[in-house]
Parts: sequence; structure tokens; C-alpha cells
Amino acid sequence: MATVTTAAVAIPSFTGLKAAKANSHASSAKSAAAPVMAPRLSVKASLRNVGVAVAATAASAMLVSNAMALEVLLGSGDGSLVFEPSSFTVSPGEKIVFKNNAGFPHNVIFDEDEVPSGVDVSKISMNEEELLNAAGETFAVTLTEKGNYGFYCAPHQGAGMVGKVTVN
Ligand SMILES: [Cu+2]
Repeated sequence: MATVTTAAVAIPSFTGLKAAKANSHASSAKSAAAPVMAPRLSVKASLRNVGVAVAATAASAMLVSNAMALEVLLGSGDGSLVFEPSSFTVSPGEKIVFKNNAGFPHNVIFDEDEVPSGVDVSKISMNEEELLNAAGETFAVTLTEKGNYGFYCAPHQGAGMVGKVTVN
């Protein structure tokens, strides 16, 4: 919240200096060069301040989105065909991000026999034919219905690439 306040203060002051610079240009024809220099330096300094404020705001926004998402790796660090973690709990509405890590292609399919009643698996799964082929590719899903969900990777289900998530 403090960073937002900083940005709100810095940007209007920058705009004000820009206007001051324009005014000094208009009057510079009849005045000496020296008075024009001061506003120019001020504009540079305020530009730097705006840059810092914007960067700080972006960083705090990123922290917020990270706190709201759980990351699940597709393929473990040693190359095993598993979800990591393969069993976890999230809050209703918490974002789950499945991220390609090793042994791809992978995908994420929720098992229609292992979801709370009334949940449409086609709305929370990738298509069976759809695959994450490159490192770092992601599939994100948000589950709102409380209960236990089972999911698997279609190409590697037979190899044991299955997982469970509890929404509670
Ligand atoms: Cu897989």
C-alpha cells in the first residue's frame, strides 16, 4: 500500500515539472540560459523517482499473485514421471499452476469418477490430445467446489503419473 501512495505522489509532481519546463521554454527567449537549466535537472530527477515507484508497485503485485497460486511440477527434478507434489491441499478458488519441468510432453486431466458430484471435468481439464511440449509451459486451474479430486497425465497415467488434490 505504501508503494501505491509513492506512485500517486511522484507522478503528479512529474507532470507539474513538465508544465514548468514548458513555461520556462516559452519565456526563455527573453531570459538568460541559466534559469532554464534548473527545471531540466529537476525533470531528470523526478523521472528516476517515477521509475522506482512503478517498479516497486509491479514487484508487490507479483508477490500477491504468487501467494495466491500453488505450483505443481510436471516431472520431478530427477526426471521421474510424476506430479510434484502429487498430493496437496488448496483453498477454494486458489489457483493451481501445473508447470512443465521434465519428461514432457505432459497434460492434466481430472478423472470424472474422482471429483465432487456436480463438477464438470471438461471445464477443469486440458483436452486429452492437448499437450504441454516445452519446458516451463503451464496449465492453470482454479477449483471452487470443496472435496477430493483425482487427476492424471494422459501420456503417463500407466507409468503412475497421477495426483490428488483436496479443496478445503
Ligand atoms: Cu506426463
